[in-house]
Amino acid sequence: MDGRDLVRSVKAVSSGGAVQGLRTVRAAWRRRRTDATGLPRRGAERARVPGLVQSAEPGPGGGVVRFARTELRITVAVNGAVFWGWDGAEPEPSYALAGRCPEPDPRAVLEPDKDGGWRVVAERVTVVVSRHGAIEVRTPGGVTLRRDLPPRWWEPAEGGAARWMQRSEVAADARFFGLGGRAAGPRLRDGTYRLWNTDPGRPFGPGDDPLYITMPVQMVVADAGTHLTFLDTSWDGTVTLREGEEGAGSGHDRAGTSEMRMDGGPLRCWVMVGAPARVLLVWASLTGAPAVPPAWALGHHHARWGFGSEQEVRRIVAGYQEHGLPLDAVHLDIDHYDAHRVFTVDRERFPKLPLLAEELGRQGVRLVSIVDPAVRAEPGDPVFDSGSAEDAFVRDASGRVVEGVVWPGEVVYPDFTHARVRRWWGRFLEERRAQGFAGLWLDMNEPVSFTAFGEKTLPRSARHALEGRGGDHREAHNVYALCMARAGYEGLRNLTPEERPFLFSRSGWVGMQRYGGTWSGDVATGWPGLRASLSLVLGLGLCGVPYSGPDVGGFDGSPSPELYLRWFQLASYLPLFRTHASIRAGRREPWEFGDDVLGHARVALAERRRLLPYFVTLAHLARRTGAPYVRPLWWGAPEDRALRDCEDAFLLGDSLLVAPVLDPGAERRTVLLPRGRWYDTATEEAHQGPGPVVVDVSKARIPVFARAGAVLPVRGEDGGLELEVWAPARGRSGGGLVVPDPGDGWDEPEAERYVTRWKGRRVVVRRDGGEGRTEPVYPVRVRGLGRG
Ligand code: NBV
Repeated sequence: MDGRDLVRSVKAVSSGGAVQGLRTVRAAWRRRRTDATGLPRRGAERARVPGLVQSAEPGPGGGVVRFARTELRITVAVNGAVFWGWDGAEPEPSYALAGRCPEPDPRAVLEPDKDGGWRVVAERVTVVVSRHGAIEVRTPGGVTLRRDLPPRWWEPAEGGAARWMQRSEVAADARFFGLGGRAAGPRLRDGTYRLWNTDPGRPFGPGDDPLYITMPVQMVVADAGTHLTFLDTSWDGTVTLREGEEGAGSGHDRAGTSEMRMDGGPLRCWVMVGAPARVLLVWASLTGAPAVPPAWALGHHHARWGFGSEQEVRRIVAGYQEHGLPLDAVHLDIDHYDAHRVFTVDRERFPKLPLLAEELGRQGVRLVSIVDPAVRAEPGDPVFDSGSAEDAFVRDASGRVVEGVVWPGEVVYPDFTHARVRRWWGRFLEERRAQGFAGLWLDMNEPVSFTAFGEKTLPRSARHALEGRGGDHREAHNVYALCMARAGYEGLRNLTPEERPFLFSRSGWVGMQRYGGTWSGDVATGWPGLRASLSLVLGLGLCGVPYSGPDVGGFDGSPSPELYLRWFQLASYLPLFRTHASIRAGRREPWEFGDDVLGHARVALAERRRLLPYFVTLAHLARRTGAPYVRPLWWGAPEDRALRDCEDAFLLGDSLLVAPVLDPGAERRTVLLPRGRWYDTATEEAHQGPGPVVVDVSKARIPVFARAGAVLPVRGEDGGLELEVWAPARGRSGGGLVVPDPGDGWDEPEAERYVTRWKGRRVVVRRDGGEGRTEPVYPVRVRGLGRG
């Protein structure tokens, strides 16, 4: 959004529009001035490279290699992850790590390599350091997965943070994924991707980058193997990717390259190698297990900016009921606040929120509240007064509290990078709970300030506690939302320790899954937006954040009935299934798009409800294994190049393959199947992978395939759990896991493992337990018998 758009949009929603417009101009100047005086001037710089190797000193899990002008620490951790840090960088402190850095693996040792280099040999990976400081990551078989050239630094002559650059090479056939939530993925093509969490300020499409969640995390998939690399620094930077090319005939291969340029922060890196599932397992053990949402949060959510009143909320909920559409949560946006002030309620339009919450609760519908970080800078505002007394707000280099402009007007920002501030802020969640809210929707936490020009965030010179280390916004910006999510999660836990908190946050960083999920922000209404929303969910999942989903129908405008339906059908298979739109957009209730759409939406909702036990299982498995619910098709076959390039379908857990309709007017679509037998779940027709199949597409549904041999938990007609079994191919067996819903508490039920196989002319299912195999206690329904 440029300044004019912004002023216009702010005008549209705020009463004193012109005043707000002026504020954004003032805020922009203020921001500029603050940075002009508060940031160190970037004068002369000195370039540096490591120089030649001098010596090495073995230590636990690896050791230190000394170069003429720096040193490199390499440690292989017990979980198999490799850490290296240049220039004295240690793994801690880190916002990404879930706890302490894992212990070193005592079996990994540093030993001399050829040509004066050194190497660390571990069980799953070998790391070779050349005498110039290039680092190669190799498989145990000796195949190179990644080669980092010696890094370069530029140090300000007058001291301060050094800029640095790291150039890496990967195989010619490699594909890049990750970098947080990117609209143009999931395969990240050639281009420069910025690492700076950004509200694009207008509905985004595939061409918009960066967005709300950026992460220096790359998943690289090549014939030789899969690896994930994480450069653990939160500073502003860019990653320039160039896919490689294989030489045709006698030509040479051109390696793929990744060039990372950072404005500061330690140059330290984590690498994990192995099959995708293994890589995500190690990643979760390092950065934290994903929070398990309560079962209701795996149902259907309906939101809107501008419900406007309690009556309207009641009308919508009644609409869902009258039309026979299941609904699990309603989200209230900023319009339920009093003059947009956080932790308040507009008593005129929402006079009895706790009663409304109770009434909806009886119908099985929870209320979720939006919460913005900014606090109106006005004495008399209880949050402002208490935050001022607590010294909770971000200050600039001269010690003045930094002011920005957001919905409530002039605002200040809690410094969530301070544990004391997180606790202070968390106490306000009591107010939300008293209003009857069951979960939080954290917005605008990039953080945003409306400025008429320049960057729409805090001044770069703004000071932050950074857990006592102290620093400025250049380092704190990307972790601001992560810390806010932490404040929300810990606040909810303190308030209701017996319940698992539910929150999702627009912005975040590596490790945000410990606190909750996210949603895909303000995606533009249109077919490209539909594609972008799938790209974000897949990319975030590969970065360790498994719970997300888009605004069904897009944030702005009015989708055609067809587009709305296709979005609805896609999202009904995504972890967060939420209809939502802007205050200026058309309606998003399923009955607003004609009887046809209504009927098909009902089918999608009913199927979502039927699959709820499967979603619950996937949520628990994500927590235990780091595997996202929504996975790229190559998840189990990273060596399959065609699957690596397939971006229009996904796996939902191990058992299902979902092929959404992403184009208007589609009557058929091609689906690329991974190896094995797959059943079209609508017709039970069997197809053999690997390879493409063409299937007819109707409005009634999007194609979904079940893997032969899959055992998945579903909800039976009576609401009880049932096992849906898809016949294995003859002579083969299959299986699946079931984690029964433990309720909203902290119980961690055991995963039940079921196996299935042919016995004569029948398919039988057994629970695979410690005491042998037993009959399942749930009803079993076998499908796919006798077809294909
Ligand atoms: O709070 C209003 C909106 C919200 O509906 C949306 O989901 C967020 O992504 N919010 C952004 C702020 C205004 C956007 C123009």
